[in-house]
Amino acid sequence: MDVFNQTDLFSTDEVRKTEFDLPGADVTLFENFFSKEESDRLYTSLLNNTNWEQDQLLIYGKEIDLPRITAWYGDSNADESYATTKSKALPWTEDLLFIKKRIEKEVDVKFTRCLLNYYRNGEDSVNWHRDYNGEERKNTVISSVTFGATRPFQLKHATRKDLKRIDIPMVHGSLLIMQGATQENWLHKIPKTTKKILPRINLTFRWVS
Ligand SMILES: O=C(O)CCC(=O)C(=O)O
Ligand SMILES: [Mn+2]
Repeated sequence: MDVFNQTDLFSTDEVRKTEFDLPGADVTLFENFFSKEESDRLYTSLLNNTNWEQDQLLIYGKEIDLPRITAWYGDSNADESYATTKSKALPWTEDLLFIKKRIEKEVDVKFTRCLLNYYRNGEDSVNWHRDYNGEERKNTVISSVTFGATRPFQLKHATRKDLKRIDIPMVHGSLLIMQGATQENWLHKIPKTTKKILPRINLTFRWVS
């Protein structure tokens, strides 16, 4: 399969690290964190072997399908309240443990949960939000891994209108780490697009102190 491009700018075995200088946020991008071969294999395997579910959102008493399909996996003893789905987190799979171990070499955190999002086409999206609420928001580490189509990951400050929104293109095999006060101060989003694009799988490995 050669449908998902990482980039032509650097060789396929080189990881490129970018730290974003955002007030009140700690955001780091690793492009090519997974090689092209690993990313192609993981994309196909996750697509076929994940227990994807169409979850609903309650808006004014009406159940609306989320514009993406999702799945929760994690430690069997992880607090269930972190899951927004009706179902309990499923036990880690071999693919997820492979990805999690690789990330944990980079970030000194043992992740307890993972939310998988599958964006089938440009109509699938996630609107402006912050991960977690209240106290939990204050000290989280979120490691976000992407396989498939490149979509912009947008970040905007929660209150400061003088700061520009930033768009981070998350390419096949990239890892984005958000930690410190990022969730307190910044919101994030994956916008819809009318462009004809291939699907994208995103995994957010989560941990709350
Ligand atoms: O797909 C992404 O990159 C982000 C997903 C996300 O923000 C979430 O599920 O909370
Ligand atoms: Mn999020």
